[in-house]
Order: sequence, then structure tokens, then C-alpha cells
Amino acid sequence: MNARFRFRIGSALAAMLLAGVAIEATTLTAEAQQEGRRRRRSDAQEAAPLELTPAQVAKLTEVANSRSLNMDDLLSAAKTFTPSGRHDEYVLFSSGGQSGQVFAFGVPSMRLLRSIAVFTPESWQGYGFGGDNDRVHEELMINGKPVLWGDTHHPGLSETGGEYDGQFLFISDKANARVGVIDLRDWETKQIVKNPLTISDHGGSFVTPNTEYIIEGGQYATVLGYGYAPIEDYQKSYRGMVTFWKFDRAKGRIDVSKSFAMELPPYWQDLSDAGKGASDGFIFMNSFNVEMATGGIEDGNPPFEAGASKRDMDYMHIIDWRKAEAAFGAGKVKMINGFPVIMLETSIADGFLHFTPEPKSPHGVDVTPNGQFMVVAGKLDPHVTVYSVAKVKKAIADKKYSGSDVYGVPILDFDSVMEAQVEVGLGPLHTQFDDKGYAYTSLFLDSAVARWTLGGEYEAKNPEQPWKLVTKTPVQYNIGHLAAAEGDSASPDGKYLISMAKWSVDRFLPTGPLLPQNFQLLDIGSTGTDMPVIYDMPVGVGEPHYCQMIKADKLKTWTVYPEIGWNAHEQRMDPKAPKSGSEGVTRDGTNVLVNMTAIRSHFKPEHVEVNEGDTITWRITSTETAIDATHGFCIGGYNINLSLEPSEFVEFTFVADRAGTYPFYCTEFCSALHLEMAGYLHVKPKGLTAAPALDSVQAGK
Ligand code: CUK
Ligand code: CUA
Repeated sequence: MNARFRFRIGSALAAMLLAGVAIEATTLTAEAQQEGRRRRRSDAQEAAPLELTPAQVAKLTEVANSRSLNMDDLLSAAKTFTPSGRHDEYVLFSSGGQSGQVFAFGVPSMRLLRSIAVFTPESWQGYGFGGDNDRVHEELMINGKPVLWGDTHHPGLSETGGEYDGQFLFISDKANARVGVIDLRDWETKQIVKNPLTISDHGGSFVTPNTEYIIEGGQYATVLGYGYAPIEDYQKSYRGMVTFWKFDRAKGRIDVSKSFAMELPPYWQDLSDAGKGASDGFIFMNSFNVEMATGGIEDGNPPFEAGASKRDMDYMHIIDWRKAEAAFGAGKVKMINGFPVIMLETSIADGFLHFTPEPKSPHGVDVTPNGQFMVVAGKLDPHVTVYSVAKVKKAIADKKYSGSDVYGVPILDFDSVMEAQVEVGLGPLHTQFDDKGYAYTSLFLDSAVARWTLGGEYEAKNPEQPWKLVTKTPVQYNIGHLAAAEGDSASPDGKYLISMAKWSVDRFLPTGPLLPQNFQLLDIGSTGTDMPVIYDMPVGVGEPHYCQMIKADKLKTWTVYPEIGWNAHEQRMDPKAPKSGSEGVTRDGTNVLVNMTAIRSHFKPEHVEVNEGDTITWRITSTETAIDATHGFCIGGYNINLSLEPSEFVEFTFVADRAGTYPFYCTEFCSALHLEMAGYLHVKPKGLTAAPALDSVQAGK
């Protein structure tokens, strides 16, 4: 039996049921909520200091011994176990990889709180199952084809003054170069934009410190605007790009009309990060394949893996986005596929695009919380290279170039902008930060997290020398990204760090040849060499490249929509929403309008009669105002399933093109009388004048 059902069917309720008493929604709600409160621990209990008696110590020891747990295990359990009813301190928003979704986990418990459908239709949320004109399907169309999945890589939380503000989450789809916008009031995807220049992306979604722009960088160079050119014309015709999506915070949407892109050389741009504090106004973007290798093993060329790794240095791209914005504002753009693009010659002439060398095939670039330094991790170099933004600014002002690339982009002299190189281990990829002046770099080949010290303003914060490796904690296995608590913000918390390991190998029970990925939780609260792994959590839904971890109390989540008849897409009350008392079925020619309401435990009307071939517009308002009173609505055979959150209004359309009798029912176990929350859609066959005889109906005649 479903937990919600058990929860609500108290003894008083059972008596009412037996007596056939009509159940008022309010009664259920009050009872459910009281029950819920009883189940949460009181603050007094939480605050009571613990003093173990000898008997309790003995009991604990016995349990530990029976499960072969040592003291570190017990401590890890104590650091992560979250009692029933207690809420987590952080929420981890994770990319869902090839699942196309976003997942939210509580930290430190590592409990999955929910998935958020973005690029892949998801039936529980009713996402993409709303009939023929479902906006989700329309938003997922690319060049006239429905593309019903995504390869989500980098979630980015909206920021105010460089701090996560808990209002929005952006997520990129690497496979199809799309960006999704999630409103964190109701945790629903509100918008998906398709990049008009490129098929795939990678360096997104990252935000500027006040979420002026959401940045989407490309990866594999193509002909911008989905053009074609033979691979022999690579250097001439293929290009990289970075797109600046303007975010309208009041509307909660990307404003495509105020967005623009920059043309970049056909190097494979990789991850990027926005400057903040000392580096506010810049974005930094890695690249690899400055060799412009074009692969082609079959033609006797070196494969990409060799051709793109020949040179010792690639280029970090340094972009002054405010100057780029000014160039866009002045109309210095070329329209490509209907989208404004600042061409290379403009960026060079106006002085807002510079390169600087970075060691061999870099992957991550991460800006320190104060914005002073950029940390680049080159996966084929055991060092991280740290650049100083003060030095970058000076080199730009002094035109301290070591040359320019073949496209004429000036290259800042490496020694003039480099601050330090720290040997951290094999295969460094990504870096996060804490509040103690440490940086944490993932080591893909070593399968470890390296803790090392920052210099500059951070020097006074920890006992060690600056720019030195302090310790490494082994993780299982091949770690990609890592995410620290508030780790990309201007003031990281330094409490927890998630290691996103690629293949879990032996960590869990085997699940067939496809293994789950592994999120390991590290306690980074101490200094020095103390940095233990305290939890393993299998993620069996995709390869979650990246996460961001936000303090839970920053999220101002609605649990009930603010008004009855709420249109969740528009985030407002919808005048089209049927009201209690206005239910019914009306017809205009072959167009049928159904106005329906839903409340525990019935839909009104319960019978909807239409003719085969009618086009039906079906509107439902949930008139519930209680937390957790979600209903579902499905029509089997017509691919329709909705989730009706309390007070939500939904509308869907479809053509009743197959005659028959279709039960519709509520798909959420919402109440004791949930199974009764049902009705019939009667689709009368064409040309029917009188009720047919039963045997002819069953014979399908
Ligand atoms: S990438 Cu996957 S581990 Cu797409 Cu951020 Cu580095
Ligand atoms: Cu409503 Cu089940």
C-alpha cells in the first residue's frame, strides 16, 4: 500500500468510510497534517545533548560488530544519517546525463528528493503527455523533428552578487545544444531554447554574477547555423561559438531577442566559467584541438585523440562580455540563421577576445570565490595552472602578446598572466573551493580528490604554504566533476563535497553489465589531511556530469500554487480555468470543450460524451488547496497523463479518432477513495443513431 494512503486512513476516517459519510477534503487535510507534524521530531528533541550510557555504548558496539563496522563507519553514519522527518541542510541539483532530466538530492542524507523533467517526456510529472498540442513536444522540436531526450551536462543556479539565490536553475543539453530554464518556486521546466547556430554544445550553463546572461559554449566546431561544408574546408568554414542568453528575471525566461553569440575559431571550446569579484565582466573558456585536427582514421589521418593532442598548449579564451554586449548593442553583428553573431574581426578590433596558452588538452576552468584566480586543469598534465586576473588585465592593457593565432586573435604572454602551477596528480579535470582557502581538484586517472592551497588573499586562511598539495582522498572510481557546498559561489561553505565517479565497478551489487554511477560524499569540514569519504550513493539513471549544491533554506519552494486555477507554465492564475460550478461539456460543430474540476475524490463531470472525430479541448482545475493533494488524470489509449498539483489548471487537446468507451482515472493514490476517482469518456462511432446491440459491439462491427 502506498504511504500516502496509509497516512490518511486514520481510524476516524475508516469509521466515516464504513458509515458512508461523504469525506470532506478539509477533514482529510487537517488529519493528514496533524499526523505529519506528529511524525517530525520536535526541536527540543533535536537539541537535547547526547550522553551515551555504558549500556548504550555496549549496544552500539554490538550492532557495529554484528555488521563489521569500524569507528570511521560509525562516524560516517552519524554524519550522514538523517532521522525520519528531519530535513537536509543542502539540496544537490544534479544533471541526469542521458536521461535528459535533473535530479535533486538532499545532503548529507543523499536521499533522492525528486526528478525534474526537462528534455525527456516524463509521465509521473505529466511532462509531455498532454495531448496533441502539448507545448513540451513543441519545445522539444528541432528542425521539425521531435528530439525527445537530452544529454544534460551542467546545471547552473541563478546568482545575485555571485551568490546562489535559489530562484532558477539552468541546464544544458550537450547533444542538441539546448538550455532549459527551471523555476525553483515549483521545480518545473518553463522554457527550452535551442541554439540556432550549432547542433551540440558543452560549456554551459554558467551564469554571470547577477544572472545577466546564461552562457552556452560550443564544443565540436561546425558550420554555424547548421550549414554544410566539406571537412577539407575545416579551417575556412567551420567555427566555434559562445552564446550569451539574456535572462529576464521578472519573466523567468530567456529573452531570445536580447541574446547574441560570438564567432570563435574552430577549436573545440570546452568548459567555461564567469568571472566574479576581481574578474567580474570576464568569462573564461577552455579549448582543445587548437591543432584543428580533422580526424579520419579511414583516410590514414591520425584519429582525433592523437591529432587533437599534438601541441603542448591550447588556448584559454578570455572574453570581456560587457564589451561584447556593447558591440551587440551597436549592431556590430552578422545574422546567422536569424541570430546575431559578433564576428571574429569585430571581437579582435574592439579588443574583447584574447587567448592565453594553457597546458595540453585542458578540461575545466574554475574561478576562485574572490574572482582573483582562474584554475585550469589539463587532463594530460599533472599540474593545475593558476592564472591571475590582475595579471590578465595588465597584459591586456600593456598589449603583452606572444603573438596571435591564425585568425588574428591576440595571445597574451603565458608567463605574464600565470600565477602558479601546482602538481596535484594524474588527470586533473575540475576544481571546487571551500571557505578555508583550499581548492579541490578531481583526478580522473588517479581516482582521487586533491586538496591544495590557494595563495593571494587566501594565504592567511590555512596553516599550509600557498600553492601546495595538501592531501588526496581516493574515490571510486574515475571521478569527473566534483561539487562543494555552495562551491561555485562567492562564499563556499566548506562542508560537503560530492565526487561524481564514472563507473562504480565493485561498489554495489551488480546490476547487469550497465553499472550505476557513484556519488561519493566527502566531509571537507576539517583542515589538513582529514577529508574522508562518508557516503556512497549509486545513481542509476544516467551519467550525472555535474551538480551544484545550494543551502536548502535559500529555496523558497511553493508546496501549493498561490491561486486556484494556476497555470504553471505562465506562473499566473488562468482565466480559462474551470471553476467549481461551471463544469460541463459544450460543443461548437465538431469542437468539444470539457470544463472539469478535480477534488478528493471525484472529477466533475464523470461522463464525457463525444463523437468519433471530434476535436476535444479538455480543461481541468484542481480545486485543492492542501499540501500534498496531488491528483493525476489519464486517458488510456490516448497517451494522456497529467499531474494536477494542488490548485493547478491544465488544458490539453486531442482528436477522439477511435470510437469506444475509455475510462479516465486519477493516477495518484490521493485518498481513501482514490480508486473511485474516475469516469468515462464515451466516443460514439460515426453514423450511430441508436444504441447498438451488444453482440455487434463486441464483434467490433
Ligand atoms: S564534462 Cu563530464 S566530467 Cu561535460 Cu563538465 Cu568534465
Ligand atoms: Cu485523485 Cu487519486
